[in-house]
Amino acid sequence: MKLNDRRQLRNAHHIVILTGAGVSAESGVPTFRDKETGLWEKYDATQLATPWAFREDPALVWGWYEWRRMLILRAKPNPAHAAIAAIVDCVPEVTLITQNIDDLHERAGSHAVVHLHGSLLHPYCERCRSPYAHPSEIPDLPAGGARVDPPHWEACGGRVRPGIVWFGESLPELEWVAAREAVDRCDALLSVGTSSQVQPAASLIERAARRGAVTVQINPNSTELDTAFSVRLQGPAGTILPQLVKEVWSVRVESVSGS
Ligand code: BV8
Repeated sequence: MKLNDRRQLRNAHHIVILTGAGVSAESGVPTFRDKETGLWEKYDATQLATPWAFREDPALVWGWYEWRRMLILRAKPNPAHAAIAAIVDCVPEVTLITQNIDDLHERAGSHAVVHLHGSLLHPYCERCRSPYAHPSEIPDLPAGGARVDPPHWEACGGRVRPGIVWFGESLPELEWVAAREAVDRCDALLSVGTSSQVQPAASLIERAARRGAVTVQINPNSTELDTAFSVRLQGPAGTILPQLVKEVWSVRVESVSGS
């Protein structure tokens, strides 16, 4: 990273960090670019992550989310999550916005995470929208996954659905307003582990770039928005981010504390 870019990050008062599935890849959580396996191998994730797929075959879709919840609960935060949690102590203001539905940022110590696409750990009743608490034990599904009938909410008999934003559904208003407001005030935006394909989340990147904020992409691969970034750091976030935190703020990222 050029000296000037390092200096601009070090002098930043407000940094927005936007993360995607790639930040959890080194925790063993598959990304959307990874081919589906087992029961879902003939599907594309974008076909399963829709209200019509859930209406059409609730057990297939609920089973997919239970399988992903099992992976997430068995996973541990990786050095990328730890580095992001450490940045909070180096910069006056950090807004962490994630497209991910796991809780690995929180388990690595990050707070007030803005979940643009909801959370896998907060399902709710479709009919009365009451929050449903998953049973405490981790689902124990076969490796290839299984169909699982979604539970029903006792009080009204409504079907429980995953607490996430599907394709074709609007983003939660509060989170989306907070995300745009943070981008409109930031000095720098770090985009970590996202293919920048999903809208409107990806539009935050160009929104920051248009304002002249320093924009940094951390990804082993190219993305749809490569040219929007002032800096591109090519490599896995679990390696690049701890290096960045050390280089810019002279902080060594401790091994991950998150359980
Ligand atoms: C909306 C929850 C308004 C679910 C997700 C037709 C009708 C309606 C809307 C649309 C339409 N056509 C297009 C749209 C817009 C649509 C969209 O963007 N579609 C895409 C497919 C083009 N968006 C929407 O529908 C949004 N809502 O527009 O509302 C509206 C409302 C009604 C009607 C009309 C409009 C809602 C989008 C939210 C969808 N839900 N998640 C679930 O998780 O199951 S999106 C889901 O996919 C993820 O949350 C994430 O956001 C996205 C995957 O993207 P990434 O996170 O970037 O992950 P990906 O796998 O793609 O990339 C991983 C990256 O990591 C790669 O670049 C890889 O190189 C990198 N990587 C790998 N290893 C590492 C790494 N990086 C760093 N380190 C590593 N080690």
